[in-house]
Amino acid sequence: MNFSLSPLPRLVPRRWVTWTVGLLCLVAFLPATAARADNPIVQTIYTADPAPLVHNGRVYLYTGHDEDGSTYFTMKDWRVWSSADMVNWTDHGSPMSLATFSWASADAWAGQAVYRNGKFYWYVPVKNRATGRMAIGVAVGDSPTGPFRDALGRPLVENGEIDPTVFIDDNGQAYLYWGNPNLSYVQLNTDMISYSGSPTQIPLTTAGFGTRTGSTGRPTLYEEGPWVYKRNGLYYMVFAAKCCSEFIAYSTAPGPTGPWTYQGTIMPTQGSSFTNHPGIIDFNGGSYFFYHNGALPGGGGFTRSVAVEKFSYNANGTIPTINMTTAGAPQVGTLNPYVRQEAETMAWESGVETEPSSEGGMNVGWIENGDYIKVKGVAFGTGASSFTARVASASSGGRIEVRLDGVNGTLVGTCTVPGTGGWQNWTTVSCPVSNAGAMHDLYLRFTGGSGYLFNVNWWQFTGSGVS
Ligand code: FUB
Repeated sequence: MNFSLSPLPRLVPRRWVTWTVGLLCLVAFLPATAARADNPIVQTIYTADPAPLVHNGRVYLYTGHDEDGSTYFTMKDWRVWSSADMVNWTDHGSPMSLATFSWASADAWAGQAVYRNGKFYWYVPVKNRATGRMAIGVAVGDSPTGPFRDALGRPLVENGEIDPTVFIDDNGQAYLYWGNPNLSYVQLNTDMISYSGSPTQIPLTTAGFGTRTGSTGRPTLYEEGPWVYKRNGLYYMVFAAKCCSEFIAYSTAPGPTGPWTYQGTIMPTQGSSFTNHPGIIDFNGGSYFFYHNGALPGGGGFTRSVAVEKFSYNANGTIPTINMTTAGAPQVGTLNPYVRQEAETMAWESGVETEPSSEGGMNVGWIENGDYIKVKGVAFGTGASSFTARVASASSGGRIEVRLDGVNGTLVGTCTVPGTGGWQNWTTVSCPVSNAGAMHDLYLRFTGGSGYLFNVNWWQFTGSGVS
């Protein structure tokens, strides 16, 4: 990104955006079974700079967080999400923020987390209060969702540049790469919080990183946001190219330190954000490309949203052109409604937000009349007979309508939620369910009077369809 550019963000705080209106109008003219868009994958807040990590059969997604109505990269914390099926994502809240790094003053920007030796290491760029320069910090956690603590109490490395990516080679040697406008790396020690030797600059040659035209002072396309990994013996350096607007390009090399050969565009300039940021994983036999754009209402260059596409490598290992879609990735498997599901696990929502729950994890809150949550690909099997939800309400409550395949789809049950005397005073409600069998998208539609109605912590079905 070029820090001096000022694209025109649409200054619309999320809570003021009744973007459901347009969507609901559209949905009203669709059959109840119409497929719904699932990109961007988070709608409760603006997210940016995706960094996916596969661990124990789940994808953990580490992101930045653009503040509502932001007019700069005003970013104060990072967020974690996870999914077992690439479409229903669980919100794990904010296990790391600027406050995690006592020496940091601002700019919770693009990082990456990695697993090693039973711990999770999360490398991020932040502004060093003492020097006023961007530096790379490293936090460590015992679980992929944190909490994370500053591993060093000081920067791991500092040269005024940003966007760390970390890669552990098959021989155990780890590398940290980062930079804008340069591209540097260091060899990390096995403790992952120290390094050997000095930072080394990767030569930004046009053969390695493509040719930039125009009088930008930067001869190559490399801009920022590197993402390094290895596949079938080939090393990939994927990066945000040109500025601005950026596109996503990549180079390959026979080794982790080069020499790099420019391979071309992965994702063209698209999507209402003048930055983009790559993250690539293989999961459950598929390959996935994460990126960000300005697709949510009020979205733009400083109010971005993370999205994902599934792709296949070409036979020779090159990466095809990947375009942004609103459909997103196909679902891997199904979701089991007969085990407890967190309310903050969803493929889509309208109107709700999330917050830390007094019972642990997160809960869904700020629910108003007509808001809803969509959970995709729910396997009801031979049928459900009841629906249970953990709820709380400081007002007089409302109702949870259990619907299939659309926000106005078949109504299979309605649970009444009472006032409980507080937004974190939890109680459990149940109601009968009929005609919910086989596979459906589940919509929990919330209804009631005016104002905030109730919170939901988790839900679960019972019935003969137990899988
Ligand atoms: O999100 C802040 C900055 O914008 C990141 O560090 C860059 O990669 C760009 O996405």
